[in-house]
Amino acid sequence: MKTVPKPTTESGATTDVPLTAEELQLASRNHAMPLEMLAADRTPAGMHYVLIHFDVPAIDAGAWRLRIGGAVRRPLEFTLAQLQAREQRTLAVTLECSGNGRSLLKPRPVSQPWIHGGIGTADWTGTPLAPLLAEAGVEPESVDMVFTGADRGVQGDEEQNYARSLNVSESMSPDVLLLAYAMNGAPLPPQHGFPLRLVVPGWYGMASVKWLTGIEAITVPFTGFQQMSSYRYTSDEADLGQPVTRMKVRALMVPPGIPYFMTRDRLVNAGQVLLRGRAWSGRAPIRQVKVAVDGVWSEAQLDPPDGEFAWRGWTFRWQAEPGRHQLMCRAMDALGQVQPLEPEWNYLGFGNNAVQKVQVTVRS
Ligand SMILES: Nc1nc2c(c(=O)[nH]1)N[C@H]1C(S)=C(S)[C@@H](COP(=O)(O)O)O[C@H]1N2
Ligand SMILES: [Mo]
Repeated sequence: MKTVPKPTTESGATTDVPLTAEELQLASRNHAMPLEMLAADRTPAGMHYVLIHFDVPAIDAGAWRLRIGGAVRRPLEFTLAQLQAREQRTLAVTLECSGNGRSLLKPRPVSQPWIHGGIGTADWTGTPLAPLLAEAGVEPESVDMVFTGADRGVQGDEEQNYARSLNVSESMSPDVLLLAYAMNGAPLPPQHGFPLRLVVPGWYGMASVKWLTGIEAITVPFTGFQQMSSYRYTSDEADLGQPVTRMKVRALMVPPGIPYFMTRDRLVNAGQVLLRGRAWSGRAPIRQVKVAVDGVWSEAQLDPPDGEFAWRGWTFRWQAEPGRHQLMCRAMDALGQVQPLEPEWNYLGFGNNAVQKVQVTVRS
């Protein structure tokens, strides 16, 4: 057996407060994308992150219908086959959970305890939403479109179906919101919304309602739980704050070398190491990625863009010297937005896009 250096004591997952049993329960249902999968352009369905508030609903695809109603001139109803017969588009879309990075906040908000892996990029195939809404004829006094899933549960003392809204202009966006029935060329897996989900490119994942059954135009702003009581940047329980919308700029790297089982620190051989990762922003294209070795920043090489809504690959050649090192990566988008070096805390732990820090031991 080869002897190896001891890992550093600080594990990437170290938090200020021990995890609760409830968080463990959530964490074992909702899984992350392992960061080594950042090496792949597309995330295989089984490795894409999963976030489910309630239970995966059992849906009989034959009996299932999508209903479009509310303040529309012509309420519509579709079978899955009817939707599949309409205009078909496939888009590569990076989805990120808005709670990604929550566990790295101090104090740590208690909810799904993501570290970095609440992300994934899939090819989503479906039919564009805007022409369907045009056919239904959304009444001019409508303000919001409410997207409702078949899953039901209790959150914040309220019994509810998971439901989110977008305003009418967001819903009709030329950014092609998809009613998706396939992921990476296969029918949606149950955990990702079978038989139909909404995919809202550029937005944090909460907008992409799974197990979609209803789309309703309403003439007063939507006040559902997942809109008004959650998915908001707030300072405390009483604060209404601001809604969580598009994904903030972010880069992540494939952790180099091999991991230590418990701490997930990395063990790397000295010499040239090709660091690689992905960067994305829901607001503008990625313009630059930088990598820091022990706090010294250099520019990484960007791969060609991969469509408008998928993450962008990057690489960086690192001459690894023996010893302990800290690696970081940091993206900037075309609006000049950069990632903060330290997490910006908010009460529910949303949108933590602080730079990733990776502890590496280099052996000679
Ligand atoms: N119906 C329904 N849609 C949902 C959710 C849910 O719990 N129920 N979770 C949302 C959240 S918070 C995220 S981050 C994404 C996760 O999508 P994925 O599991 O396919 O990665 O789905 C969103 N859509
Ligand atoms: Mo999420």
